[in-house]
Amino acid sequence: MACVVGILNVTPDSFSDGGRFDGTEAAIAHGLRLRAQGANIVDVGGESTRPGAARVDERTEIQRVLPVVHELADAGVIVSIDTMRSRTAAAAIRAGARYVNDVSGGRSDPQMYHLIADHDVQMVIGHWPGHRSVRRSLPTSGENTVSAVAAHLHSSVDEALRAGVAFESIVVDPGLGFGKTSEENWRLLAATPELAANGLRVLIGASRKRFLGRLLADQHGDRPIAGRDTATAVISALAVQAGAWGVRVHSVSETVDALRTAQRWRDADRLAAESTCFHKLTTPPVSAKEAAE
Ligand code: PMM
Repeated sequence: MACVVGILNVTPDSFSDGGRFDGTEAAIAHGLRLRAQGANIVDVGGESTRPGAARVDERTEIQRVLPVVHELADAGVIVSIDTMRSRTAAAAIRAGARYVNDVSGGRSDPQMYHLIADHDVQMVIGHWPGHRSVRRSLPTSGENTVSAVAAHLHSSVDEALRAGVAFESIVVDPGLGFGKTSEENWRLLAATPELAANGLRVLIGASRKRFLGRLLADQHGDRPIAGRDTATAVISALAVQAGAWGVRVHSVSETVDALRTAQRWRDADRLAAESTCFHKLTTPPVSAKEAAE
């Protein structure tokens, strides 16, 4: 089955879990719960990337995430560190993290690719071209969005490879919601097969994002965060069906159910295709003459 990455935001201001897991002990307990629910990886982040959120300083970020990474890794959880800073990533790697999830795709810290190259860890390269400044360089419509994101991701991958990162260690992520409109997010989702071309592993992070709230809006406005998990689970199943390697989600149990269900469908579909094929191969062709006899 595809990879399920459970989200553990250790921030007081995370827009999607409302900062419920900002205490270290509570965060560790939640990380273990995500693993028990079926998360293959737990992604620990200490800095909110919510639109308009102020950056936290490196020291605070490290203080938030390190004890959590340490405890979870010690408990055998495969931990990812969600950071744009190589020093935070280095500290997390020392504490046992095996993935570095950088939403800026290695573009905000020149040392990031070298750090990954020097350690036996995997890297998620996200697409967020405007992370440093007032953003956005994306074309606003059509397939150009997809080609612009793919080209940007490919150039980041090339840069990582030049720095010595192994191709097998790289996962790319179109960065849904990062400087993109709802329409662009949907187009990127629909382009999952293209993004996964050339054997690149693709991670999709749609969980509870604003474009889902907009999709499910009613007369009271956008659907609140708490009501977006069903849509997230559907996207998870469809993304994997479309070739995504993994999905990054808050509600792990719902996504695991969705992925298991979709997998069961695919298994039956494969068996049906095989038996039709077998039937064709083993049944000798009946000529018109034989049929008439
Ligand atoms: N989204 C957020 C944070 N980190 N990492 C990856 N790889 N992909 C994403 O889409 C992504 C991310 C912001 O959402 P959150 O605050 O709910 O985690």
